[in-house]
Amino acid sequence: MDLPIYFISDIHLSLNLTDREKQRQKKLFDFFNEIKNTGGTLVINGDLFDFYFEYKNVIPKVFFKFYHELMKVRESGIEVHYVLGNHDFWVKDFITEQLFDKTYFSDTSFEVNNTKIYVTHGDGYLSWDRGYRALRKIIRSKLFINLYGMLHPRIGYAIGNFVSKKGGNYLHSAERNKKISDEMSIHAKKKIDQGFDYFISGHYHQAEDRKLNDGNMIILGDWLSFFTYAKYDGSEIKLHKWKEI
Ligand SMILES: [Mn+2]
Repeated sequence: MDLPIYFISDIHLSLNLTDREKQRQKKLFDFFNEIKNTGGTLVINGDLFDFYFEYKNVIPKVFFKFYHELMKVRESGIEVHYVLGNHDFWVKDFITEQLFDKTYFSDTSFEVNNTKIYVTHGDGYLSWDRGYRALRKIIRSKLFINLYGMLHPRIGYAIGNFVSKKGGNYLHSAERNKKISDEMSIHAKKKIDQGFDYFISGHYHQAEDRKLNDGNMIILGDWLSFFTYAKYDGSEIKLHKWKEI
């Protein structure tokens, strides 16, 4: 993987292309331009789309501008990797074969420059998320996906639009954030004790870089209110805030 490696997550591209959404996406595309200038690799760590379901022959047109901007990044020689999140798990070959260099259906890890990096979207980790883990098994099953795929796209996307938060607020109280971060750090510590240098998670819409024993847990924030990204320059991974333009 070429350096630097950029990590972002939780962009939640909306099904509704309002002026506000277009402005928000412009920030992302400015960030893409920066990556084109520096070279390197981009890892999108889940919840890129607020809702995504790929039919065998149909892809959502609302993300056309994004597809185009992403292809420009790749055509400039940047590899783009995509770790699927809980909002955008339902992909087929348009995502895996055409849009991204590599797509991961579960946690993954990279070793670059003797640095071991564990990457997870982060959903399903919390001890109190038992109900969600059961639901996740069902909605990721072949049967569910096949049945959902039989719905007319107009209906499939109407349901998606209903269940997605429509670009709403994902911010939580400081108290809840701390509880989540403490719990995630237990899982991160396990990986770090196994020899990983970094444990990188998305999903929780909070931005944090926490030192744990010989490594760090990084929670990536989001591109709704934080506009944060992590960057590995070959020696360390640091969390940054994208400059306002
Ligand atoms: Mn998520």
